[in-house]
Amino acid sequence: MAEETIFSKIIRKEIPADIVYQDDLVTAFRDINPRAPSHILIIPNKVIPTVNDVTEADELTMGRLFTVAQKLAKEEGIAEDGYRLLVNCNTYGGQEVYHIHMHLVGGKPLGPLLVG
Ligand code: DGP
Repeated sequence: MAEETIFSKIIRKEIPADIVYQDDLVTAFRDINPRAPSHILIIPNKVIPTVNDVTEADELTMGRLFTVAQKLAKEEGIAEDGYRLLVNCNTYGGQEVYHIHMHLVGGKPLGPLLVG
């Protein structure tokens, strides 16, 4: 059983967060430290620590992250101009919270992808 992080408390609404979407599989909320006008984290309700821990049984949930990202991008008004979806993995990937999360970032030109 993977260890819970602060994100599980957000899912259960035990601590405050600006939740913009929730269903049986995923929850989306605004990042506490936004790096762009729109910065939303989309996470599975189930604890999956990193991309390395994703299994075939999680494929529906992982797909949901993308369909919810698409829906939220439209709602945020950033779909046409474009946006970035980002998932960090482990130390070198810059992951801080060990509950897998997709960053949806947009609302300004983001420049080239940073790789180092
Ligand atoms: P990463 O570096 O990919 O693990 O990103 C973690 C993100 O999570 C970071 O952008 C800040 C955000 N974050 C961390 N703790 C909280 C929190 O308690 N609430 C919210 N809304 N965001 C958080």
